[in-house]
Amino acid sequence: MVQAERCGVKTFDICPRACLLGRLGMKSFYITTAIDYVNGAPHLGHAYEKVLTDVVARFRRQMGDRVHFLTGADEHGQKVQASARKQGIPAQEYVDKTSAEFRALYDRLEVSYDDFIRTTEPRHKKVVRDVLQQLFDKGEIYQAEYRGFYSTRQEQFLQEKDRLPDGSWPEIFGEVTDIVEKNYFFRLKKYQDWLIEYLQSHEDFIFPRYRQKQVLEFLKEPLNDLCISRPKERLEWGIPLPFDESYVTYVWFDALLNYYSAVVDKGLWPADYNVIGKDILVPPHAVYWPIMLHACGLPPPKGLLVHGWWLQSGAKMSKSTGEAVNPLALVDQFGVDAFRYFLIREMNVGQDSEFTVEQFLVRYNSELANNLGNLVNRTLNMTTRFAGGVVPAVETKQELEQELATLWAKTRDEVVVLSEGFQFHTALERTMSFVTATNAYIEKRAPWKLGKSSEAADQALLRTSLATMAEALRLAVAAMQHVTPATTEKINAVLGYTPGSIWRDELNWGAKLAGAKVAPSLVLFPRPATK
Ligand code: ME8
Repeated sequence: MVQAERCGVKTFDICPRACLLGRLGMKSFYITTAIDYVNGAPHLGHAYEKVLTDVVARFRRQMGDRVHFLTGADEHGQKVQASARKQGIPAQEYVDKTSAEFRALYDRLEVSYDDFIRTTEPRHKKVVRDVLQQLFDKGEIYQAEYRGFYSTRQEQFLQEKDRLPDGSWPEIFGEVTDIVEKNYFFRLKKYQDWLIEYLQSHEDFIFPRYRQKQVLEFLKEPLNDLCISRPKERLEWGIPLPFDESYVTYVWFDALLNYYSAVVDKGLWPADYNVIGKDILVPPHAVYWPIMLHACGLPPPKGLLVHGWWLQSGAKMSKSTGEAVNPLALVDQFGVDAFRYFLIREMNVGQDSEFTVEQFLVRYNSELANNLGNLVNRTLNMTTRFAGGVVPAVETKQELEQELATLWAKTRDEVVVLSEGFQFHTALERTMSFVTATNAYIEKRAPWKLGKSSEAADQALLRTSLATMAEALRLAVAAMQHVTPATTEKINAVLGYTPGSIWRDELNWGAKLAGAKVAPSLVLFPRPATK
């Protein structure tokens, strides 16, 4: 094992795990979400990001990668300190409670994370302090006096150029105060040219690509060095600087390092993707983060996957708007998979989407209850009624069956390619079109009519149609497995089917269900009781 000393923490250039995975031909895939500020209740926007990352993680696992999926909580900083004080409880007690609430939501949503990091954990604090000390020793951090304006809400120093034309401060900064104080600064400016060069030579660093152009646009203005300290008299709730304990670490410098601190001993850096919302791309993830890593002698993440916002009446859904959608209310009424399906089907990754209950109901009713639910019901009912509950073998393949199989081959190839490119909404659309085509096939074959005939050819066609619809259903839910894992499992169970371990093989049309004993019925997506 070769160890390299970087930023005061041991990193592993070659670790035994990586070697083993390499020998097994498995690609390691490390993916992270943003870590939420736990200063309020989680809303649909937080849930979306974790479900989206989960869909990517599950898809990569299905494709055979060895996935490490990290999520967690951002527990330091002004906002958390203020919320704890408002409740009159110690900050640690406050974050223990709220962090658990976020984590419980992600468990409920079947987010298959491998690790949940909290920035108040010793393992994280140690790495942050080690990194700071190393950067300080290398002269990358220096002390200077700062005079200027400070936004408490954004926990950030402002400049004259941030003012509106009438001289006032934009609403997003909240109260802005004049301050003079000594602080510690990280030499961001020094790396501006390196970052521009890096972005120009790594065109795929940010998904969607057009966001990379926005970062380059931002970098046309000169960068200032980054103030990475807050005096303890103003903010206590943070990680003390190792070289001056009268200060705590700026919350972003602390939080960004979670992606690294969580895997420092696992040999997994760099991450394949940091998944984040567009509000935290510039400057934290696209500017501070790659420069912090570079100054430490570490590579940037291989990519940033940047999603858009869930909007309500055209504005970003947020903790402070008061009317943010509570994910649990939807999950309680419609089930986890209906919720996951809606989020992924509705949002084109990278763009914004307006959330309305009406649109949720449209997708729920037309795609899940009517289309997929109908196929499940028909398959189970007719197999029970006409074949004693046992899926028959195909006996005769005619044009209709051939057409459906051809459509499947195209759908399957598209689903894989689209999912690889994060176009999950289109992949689901194609899968649903295949379900629609299967329902149309059933209409045309009309097994209920064939069932009335005693002709041998009709009986053969009846058995073929039952086998075809069951196989089509099995394939459709295999294609949705990373989005609706529990539904796929339930449908496989009522089809009397246990899938094999290689997902790609499960997508091939075959006779996997012949002889399987199906359940008589399954209620998957019941009609909502109220609107
Ligand atoms: O920014 N739609 O935490 P956070 C979609 N702690 N995504 C949304 C959203 C919405 N309406 N509202 C928020 C932070 N998000 C920092 C991150 S990472 C080192 C530190 C997303 O709780 C948001 O874009 O404000 C971000 O990616 C995540 O939720 C956490 O937001």
